[in-house]
Amino acid sequence: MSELETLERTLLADIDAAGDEGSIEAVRVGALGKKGSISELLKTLGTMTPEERQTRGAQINALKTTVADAITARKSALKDLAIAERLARETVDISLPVRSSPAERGRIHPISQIVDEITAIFGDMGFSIAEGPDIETDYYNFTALNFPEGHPAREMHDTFFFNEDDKGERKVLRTHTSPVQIRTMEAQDPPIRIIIPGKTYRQDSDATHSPMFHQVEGLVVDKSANVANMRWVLEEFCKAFFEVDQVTMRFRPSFFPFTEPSFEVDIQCDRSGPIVKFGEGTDWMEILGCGMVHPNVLRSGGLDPDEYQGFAWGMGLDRIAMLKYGMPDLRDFFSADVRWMNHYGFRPLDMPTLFGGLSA
Ligand code: 2NM
Repeated sequence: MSELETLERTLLADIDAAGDEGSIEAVRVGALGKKGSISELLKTLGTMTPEERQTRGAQINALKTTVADAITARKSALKDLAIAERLARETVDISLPVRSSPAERGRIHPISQIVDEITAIFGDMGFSIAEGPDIETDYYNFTALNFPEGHPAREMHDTFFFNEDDKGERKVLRTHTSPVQIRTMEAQDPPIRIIIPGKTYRQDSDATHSPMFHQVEGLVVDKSANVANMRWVLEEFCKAFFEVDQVTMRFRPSFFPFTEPSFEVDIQCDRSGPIVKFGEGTDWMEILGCGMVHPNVLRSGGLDPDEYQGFAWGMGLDRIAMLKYGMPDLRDFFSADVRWMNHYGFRPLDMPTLFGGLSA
Protein backbone atom coordinates (compact mmCIF):
# COMPACT_ATOMS: atom_id res chain seq x y z
CA MET A 1 0.00 0.00 0.00
CA SER A 2 1.35 3.38 -0.96
CA GLU A 3 2.08 6.00 1.66
CA LEU A 4 -0.80 8.15 0.31
CA GLU A 5 -3.25 5.26 0.56
CA THR A 6 -2.20 4.64 4.17
CA LEU A 7 -2.71 8.30 5.03
CA GLU A 8 -6.14 8.28 3.35
CA ARG A 9 -7.24 5.21 5.32
CA THR A 10 -6.02 6.64 8.61
CA LEU A 11 -7.72 9.99 8.01
CA LEU A 12 -11.03 8.42 6.86
CA ALA A 13 -10.99 6.18 9.95
CA ASP A 14 -10.36 9.22 12.19
CA ILE A 15 -13.22 11.09 10.47
CA ASP A 16 -15.53 8.11 11.01
CA ALA A 17 -14.53 7.88 14.66
CA ALA A 18 -15.08 11.60 15.40
CA GLY A 19 -18.13 11.68 17.65
CA ASP A 20 -18.73 15.42 17.94
CA GLU A 21 -18.02 18.70 16.20
CA GLY A 22 -14.94 19.34 18.33
CA SER A 23 -13.16 16.12 17.36
CA ILE A 24 -14.04 16.39 13.64
CA GLU A 25 -12.58 19.91 13.69
CA ALA A 26 -9.40 18.49 15.24
CA VAL A 27 -9.13 15.96 12.39
CA ARG A 28 -9.62 18.76 9.84
CA VAL A 29 -6.86 20.88 11.36
CA GLY A 30 -4.59 17.85 11.52
CA ALA A 31 -5.06 17.14 7.80
CA LEU A 32 -5.94 20.37 6.04
CA GLY A 33 -4.80 23.04 8.53
CA LYS A 34 -1.68 25.16 7.95
CA LYS A 35 0.63 22.41 9.16
CA GLY A 36 -1.74 19.52 8.43
CA SER A 37 -0.52 16.29 6.89
CA ILE A 38 -2.12 16.94 3.50
CA SER A 39 -1.08 20.60 3.48
CA GLU A 40 2.54 19.50 4.05
CA LEU A 41 2.26 17.14 1.05
CA LEU A 42 0.83 19.93 -1.11
CA LYS A 43 3.85 22.09 -0.26
CA THR A 44 6.11 19.45 -1.99
CA LEU A 45 4.37 20.08 -5.35
CA GLY A 46 6.73 23.00 -6.09
CA THR A 47 9.82 20.79 -5.83
CA MET A 48 8.51 18.17 -8.29
CA THR A 49 9.35 17.65 -11.89
CA PRO A 50 6.44 18.27 -14.30
CA GLU A 51 5.98 14.50 -14.76
CA GLU A 52 5.93 13.82 -11.05
CA ARG A 53 3.48 16.64 -10.58
CA GLN A 54 1.11 15.08 -13.14
CA THR A 55 0.92 11.74 -11.35
CA ARG A 56 1.77 12.27 -7.69
CA GLY A 57 0.41 15.81 -7.67
CA ALA A 58 -2.92 14.61 -8.99
CA GLN A 59 -2.96 11.86 -6.32
CA ILE A 60 -2.32 14.35 -3.52
CA ASN A 61 -5.08 16.66 -4.82
CA ALA A 62 -7.48 13.71 -5.11
CA LEU A 63 -6.63 12.76 -1.51
CA LYS A 64 -7.32 16.33 -0.41
CA THR A 65 -10.73 16.33 -2.15
CA THR A 66 -11.70 12.94 -0.69
CA VAL A 67 -10.73 13.92 2.84
CA ALA A 68 -12.39 17.39 2.61
CA ASP A 69 -15.63 15.84 1.28
CA ALA A 70 -15.57 13.19 4.02
CA ILE A 71 -15.12 15.88 6.68
CA THR A 72 -18.01 17.98 5.27
CA ALA A 73 -20.29 14.93 5.17
CA ARG A 74 -19.34 13.88 8.71
CA LYS A 75 -19.85 17.41 10.04
CA SER A 76 -23.34 17.62 8.60
CA ALA A 77 -24.19 14.14 9.90
CA LEU A 78 -22.99 15.14 13.37
CA LYS A 79 -25.12 18.31 13.24
CA ASP A 80 -28.22 16.27 12.32
CA LEU A 81 -27.42 13.86 15.14
CA ALA A 82 -27.12 16.72 17.65
CA ILE A 83 -30.49 18.16 16.58
CA ALA A 84 -32.15 14.74 16.77
CA GLU A 85 -30.72 14.21 20.25
CA ARG A 86 -31.89 17.63 21.42
CA LEU A 87 -35.37 17.04 20.02
CA ALA A 88 -35.58 13.74 21.84
CA ARG A 89 -34.34 15.33 25.08
CA GLU A 90 -36.65 18.34 24.94
CA THR A 91 -39.95 16.74 24.07
CA VAL A 92 -42.97 18.08 25.95
CA ASP A 93 -46.13 16.21 26.67
CA ILE A 94 -48.72 18.58 25.22
CA SER A 95 -51.51 16.53 26.76
CA LEU A 96 -50.43 17.69 30.26
CA PRO A 97 -52.63 20.37 31.87
CA VAL A 98 -51.28 23.94 31.60
CA ARG A 99 -49.76 25.11 34.88
CA SER A 100 -51.27 28.47 35.85
CA SER A 101 -49.21 31.44 37.02
CA PRO A 102 -49.07 32.35 40.74
CA ALA A 103 -51.35 35.33 40.09
CA GLU A 104 -53.91 32.91 38.64
CA ARG A 105 -53.60 30.36 41.44
CA GLY A 106 -53.85 32.76 44.40
CA ARG A 107 -57.24 33.66 45.81
CA ILE A 108 -58.72 36.78 47.40
CA HIS A 109 -60.39 36.08 50.75
CA PRO A 110 -64.16 36.73 50.70
CA ILE A 111 -63.74 39.43 53.38
CA SER A 112 -61.19 41.28 51.22
CA GLN A 113 -63.54 40.86 48.26
CA ILE A 114 -66.46 42.38 50.26
CA VAL A 115 -64.25 45.30 51.33
CA ASP A 116 -63.20 45.85 47.70
CA GLU A 117 -66.83 45.76 46.56
CA ILE A 118 -67.99 48.23 49.24
CA THR A 119 -65.02 50.48 48.49
CA ALA A 120 -65.97 50.50 44.80
CA ILE A 121 -69.58 51.44 45.58
CA PHE A 122 -68.82 54.26 48.04
CA GLY A 123 -65.83 55.40 46.01
CA ASP A 124 -68.25 55.94 43.13
CA MET A 125 -70.38 58.13 45.44
CA GLY A 126 -67.37 60.32 46.30
CA PHE A 127 -66.35 58.74 49.62
CA SER A 128 -62.73 58.27 50.74
CA ILE A 129 -61.32 55.44 52.85
CA ALA A 130 -60.07 56.21 56.36
CA GLU A 131 -58.07 53.91 58.63
CA GLY A 132 -56.88 53.90 62.23
CA PRO A 133 -55.15 51.72 64.84
CA ASP A 134 -56.59 48.42 66.12
CA ILE A 135 -55.28 49.23 69.64
CA GLU A 136 -57.14 52.28 70.89
CA THR A 137 -57.36 54.42 73.96
CA ASP A 138 -60.45 54.22 76.11
CA TYR A 139 -61.08 57.87 75.11
CA TYR A 140 -61.31 57.24 71.35
CA ASN A 141 -63.14 53.92 71.65
CA PHE A 142 -65.73 55.09 74.23
CA THR A 143 -65.57 58.53 75.85
CA ALA A 144 -65.35 60.60 72.65
CA LEU A 145 -68.22 58.54 71.21
CA ASN A 146 -70.60 59.54 74.00
CA PHE A 147 -70.20 56.35 76.05
CA PRO A 148 -69.89 57.99 79.50
CA GLU A 149 -67.66 56.46 82.21
CA GLY A 150 -69.57 53.63 83.91
CA HIS A 151 -72.24 53.59 81.17
CA PRO A 152 -73.70 50.09 80.64
CA ALA A 153 -73.01 50.35 76.89
CA ARG A 154 -69.32 49.83 77.67
CA GLU A 155 -70.14 46.42 79.13
CA MET A 156 -72.36 45.56 76.16
CA HIS A 157 -69.29 45.59 73.99
CA ASP A 158 -67.44 42.72 75.75
CA THR A 159 -64.24 44.68 75.40
CA PHE A 160 -60.73 43.20 75.39
CA PHE A 161 -58.75 45.39 77.83
CA PHE A 162 -54.95 45.63 78.02
CA ASN A 163 -53.20 45.89 81.39
CA GLU A 164 -52.77 49.39 82.75
CA ASP A 165 -49.59 51.15 81.59
CA ASP A 166 -47.25 53.38 83.71
CA LYS A 167 -49.70 56.29 83.47
CA GLY A 168 -52.60 54.11 84.68
CA GLU A 169 -54.09 54.14 81.18
CA ARG A 170 -55.84 51.00 79.98
CA LYS A 171 -55.75 50.54 76.19
CA VAL A 172 -58.41 48.43 74.41
CA LEU A 173 -58.73 46.45 71.20
CA ARG A 174 -61.21 48.66 69.37
CA THR A 175 -64.76 47.28 69.62
CA HIS A 176 -65.86 49.20 66.49
CA THR A 177 -64.14 51.32 63.84
CA SER A 178 -65.85 54.51 65.13
CA PRO A 179 -62.66 55.86 66.80
CA VAL A 180 -61.46 56.56 63.25
CA GLN A 181 -64.46 58.89 62.75
CA ILE A 182 -63.32 60.99 65.74
CA ARG A 183 -59.72 61.03 64.48
CA THR A 184 -60.94 62.12 61.02
CA MET A 185 -63.14 64.94 62.39
CA GLU A 186 -60.17 66.15 64.45
CA ALA A 187 -57.90 66.09 61.41
CA GLN A 188 -60.00 67.49 58.58
CA ASP A 189 -62.67 70.10 57.98
CA PRO A 190 -66.16 69.25 56.67
CA PRO A 191 -67.55 68.28 54.26
CA ILE A 192 -66.50 64.78 55.35
CA ARG A 193 -67.46 61.68 53.40
CA ILE A 194 -65.56 58.60 54.56
CA ILE A 195 -65.95 54.87 54.96
CA ILE A 196 -63.85 52.90 57.40
CA PRO A 197 -63.38 49.19 56.76
CA GLY A 198 -61.40 47.29 59.37
CA LYS A 199 -60.92 44.65 62.03
CA THR A 200 -62.81 44.96 65.32
CA TYR A 201 -62.69 42.88 68.51
CA ARG A 202 -65.17 41.65 71.13
CA GLN A 203 -65.08 38.73 73.58
CA ASP A 204 -67.52 36.47 71.79
CA SER A 205 -66.96 33.13 70.06
CA ASP A 206 -69.38 30.61 68.51
CA ALA A 207 -70.58 29.48 65.04
CA THR A 208 -71.73 33.00 64.15
CA HIS A 209 -69.37 35.12 66.31
CA SER A 210 -65.60 35.45 66.15
CA PRO A 211 -63.57 37.47 68.69
CA MET A 212 -62.05 39.29 65.71
CA PHE A 213 -64.55 40.40 63.10
CA HIS A 214 -64.87 43.02 60.36
CA GLN A 215 -66.91 46.18 60.06
CA VAL A 216 -67.44 48.94 57.60
CA GLU A 217 -68.65 52.19 59.07
CA GLY A 218 -69.45 55.39 57.24
CA LEU A 219 -69.61 59.05 58.17
CA VAL A 220 -70.96 62.11 56.40
CA VAL A 221 -70.64 65.55 58.02
CA ASP A 222 -71.85 68.70 56.33
CA LYS A 223 -73.97 71.78 57.14
CA SER A 224 -77.19 70.17 56.01
CA ALA A 225 -76.62 66.38 56.14
CA ASN A 226 -79.97 64.82 57.12
CA VAL A 227 -81.93 61.58 57.51
CA ALA A 228 -83.27 61.76 53.93
CA ASN A 229 -79.69 61.97 52.58
CA MET A 230 -78.77 58.99 54.79
CA ARG A 231 -81.70 56.91 53.48
CA TRP A 232 -80.69 57.65 49.89
CA VAL A 233 -77.04 56.75 50.44
CA LEU A 234 -77.90 53.49 52.21
CA GLU A 235 -80.52 52.52 49.63
CA GLU A 236 -78.13 53.16 46.73
CA PHE A 237 -75.51 51.14 48.57
CA CYS A 238 -77.83 48.17 49.11
CA LYS A 239 -78.97 48.11 45.46
CA ALA A 240 -75.37 48.12 44.24
CA PHE A 241 -74.12 45.67 46.85
CA PHE A 242 -76.87 43.06 46.44
CA GLU A 243 -76.84 43.65 42.67
CA VAL A 244 -80.61 44.26 42.32
CA ASP A 245 -82.57 47.10 40.67
CA GLN A 246 -84.73 47.90 43.67
CA VAL A 247 -84.77 47.19 47.40
CA THR A 248 -87.29 47.83 50.13
CA MET A 249 -85.74 48.95 53.39
CA ARG A 250 -87.23 49.37 56.83
CA PHE A 251 -85.81 51.82 59.37
CA ARG A 252 -86.69 50.79 62.94
CA PRO A 253 -86.03 53.12 65.88
CA SER A 254 -83.11 51.94 67.98
CA PHE A 255 -80.44 53.17 70.38
CA PHE A 256 -76.72 53.79 69.96
CA PRO A 257 -74.81 56.13 72.27
CA PHE A 258 -73.16 57.98 69.36
CA THR A 259 -76.29 58.72 67.31
CA GLU A 260 -79.65 60.43 67.95
CA PRO A 261 -82.02 59.47 66.46
CA SER A 262 -80.75 55.92 65.83
CA PHE A 263 -82.11 53.23 63.54
CA GLU A 264 -81.70 49.59 62.78
CA VAL A 265 -82.14 48.90 59.08
CA ASP A 266 -83.74 45.78 57.62
CA ILE A 267 -83.80 44.82 53.96
CA GLN A 268 -86.67 42.92 52.39
CA CYS A 269 -85.75 39.47 51.17
CA ASP A 270 -86.92 35.96 50.40
CA ARG A 271 -85.44 33.36 52.75
CA SER A 272 -87.70 30.46 51.70
CA GLY A 273 -85.12 28.87 49.38
CA PRO A 274 -81.61 27.60 49.98
CA ILE A 275 -80.11 31.05 49.23
CA VAL A 276 -81.42 34.42 50.35
CA LYS A 277 -82.89 36.53 47.53
CA PHE A 278 -82.95 40.30 47.85
CA GLY A 279 -85.40 42.79 46.32
CA GLU A 280 -88.30 40.34 46.64
CA GLY A 281 -90.09 38.15 49.18
CA THR A 282 -91.80 38.77 52.52
CA ASP A 283 -88.93 38.33 55.01
CA TRP A 284 -86.76 41.00 56.64
CA MET A 285 -83.08 40.81 57.40
CA GLU A 286 -81.20 43.25 59.61
CA ILE A 287 -78.14 44.53 57.81
CA LEU A 288 -76.92 47.70 59.50
CA GLY A 289 -77.33 50.34 62.17
CA CYS A 290 -77.29 54.07 61.56
CA GLY A 291 -78.31 57.47 62.83
CA MET A 292 -77.65 61.20 63.05
CA VAL A 293 -74.34 61.85 64.78
CA HIS A 294 -74.90 62.88 68.42
CA PRO A 295 -73.98 66.55 69.17
CA ASN A 296 -71.55 65.33 71.87
CA VAL A 297 -69.73 63.25 69.25
CA LEU A 298 -69.44 66.21 66.85
CA ARG A 299 -68.04 68.25 69.78
CA SER A 300 -65.49 65.47 70.50
CA GLY A 301 -64.39 65.78 66.90
CA GLY A 302 -63.87 69.54 67.36
CA LEU A 303 -67.00 70.52 65.38
CA ASP A 304 -69.76 72.92 66.43
CA PRO A 305 -73.10 71.02 66.43
CA ASP A 306 -74.92 74.31 65.77
CA GLU A 307 -73.02 74.63 62.48
CA TYR A 308 -72.60 71.01 61.39
CA GLN A 309 -74.64 67.84 61.41
CA GLY A 310 -73.79 64.38 60.27
CA PHE A 311 -75.02 60.87 59.75
CA ALA A 312 -73.18 57.62 60.33
CA TRP A 313 -73.75 53.92 59.94
CA GLY A 314 -72.06 50.64 60.68
CA MET A 315 -72.36 47.10 59.40
CA GLY A 316 -70.70 43.80 60.23
CA LEU A 317 -69.06 42.28 57.18
CA ASP A 318 -68.63 38.66 58.17
CA ARG A 319 -72.34 37.80 58.40
CA ILE A 320 -73.09 39.76 55.20
CA ALA A 321 -70.32 37.87 53.38
CA MET A 322 -71.76 34.54 54.61
CA LEU A 323 -75.16 35.53 53.24
CA LYS A 324 -73.96 36.96 49.94
CA TYR A 325 -71.68 34.05 49.06
CA GLY A 326 -73.54 31.23 50.84
CA MET A 327 -70.84 30.24 53.34
CA PRO A 328 -72.31 28.23 56.23
CA ASP A 329 -69.77 28.61 59.08
CA LEU A 330 -68.04 31.81 60.14
CA ARG A 331 -65.13 29.89 61.71
CA ASP A 332 -63.96 28.71 58.26
CA PHE A 333 -63.14 32.35 57.46
CA PHE A 334 -60.13 32.23 59.71
CA SER A 335 -59.07 28.58 59.48
CA ALA A 336 -56.55 29.29 56.67
CA ASP A 337 -57.66 26.16 54.79
CA VAL A 338 -56.44 26.36 51.20
CA ARG A 339 -59.26 24.07 49.99
CA TRP A 340 -61.84 26.46 51.45
CA MET A 341 -60.04 29.40 49.82
CA ASN A 342 -59.97 27.61 46.45
CA HIS A 343 -63.72 27.12 46.71
CA TYR A 344 -64.89 30.45 48.17
CA GLY A 345 -61.99 32.76 47.23
CA PHE A 346 -62.02 35.22 44.33
CA ARG A 347 -59.63 35.58 41.40
CA PRO A 348 -57.10 38.34 42.09
CA LEU A 349 -57.40 39.96 38.68
CA ASP A 350 -61.22 40.14 38.76
CA MET A 351 -61.37 43.45 40.63
CA PRO A 352 -64.86 44.56 41.60
CA THR A 353 -66.04 47.70 39.77
CA LEU A 354 -69.49 49.14 39.26
CA PHE A 355 -69.13 49.07 35.47
CA GLY A 356 -67.57 45.60 35.25
CA GLY A 357 -69.74 43.96 37.90
CA LEU A 358 -69.01 43.43 41.57
CA SER A 359 -68.74 39.70 42.18
CA ALA A 360 -69.51 38.33 38.70
C1 2NM B 1 -73.22 51.90 63.96
C2 2NM B 1 -74.56 52.27 64.08
C3 2NM B 1 -74.87 53.62 64.16
C4 2NM B 1 -71.50 55.17 64.01
C5 2NM B 1 -71.54 56.43 64.55
C6 2NM B 1 -70.30 56.96 64.35
C7 2NM B 1 -69.78 58.29 64.72
F1 2NM B 1 -68.60 58.15 65.27
F2 2NM B 1 -69.61 59.02 63.64
F3 2NM B 1 -70.61 58.85 65.54
N1 2NM B 1 -69.58 56.04 63.69
N2 2NM B 1 -70.34 54.95 63.48
C8 2NM B 1 -72.56 54.18 64.01
C9 2NM B 1 -73.86 54.58 64.12
C10 2NM B 1 -72.23 52.85 63.92
O1 2NM B 1 -72.81 50.61 63.88
C11 2NM B 1 -73.74 49.58 63.99
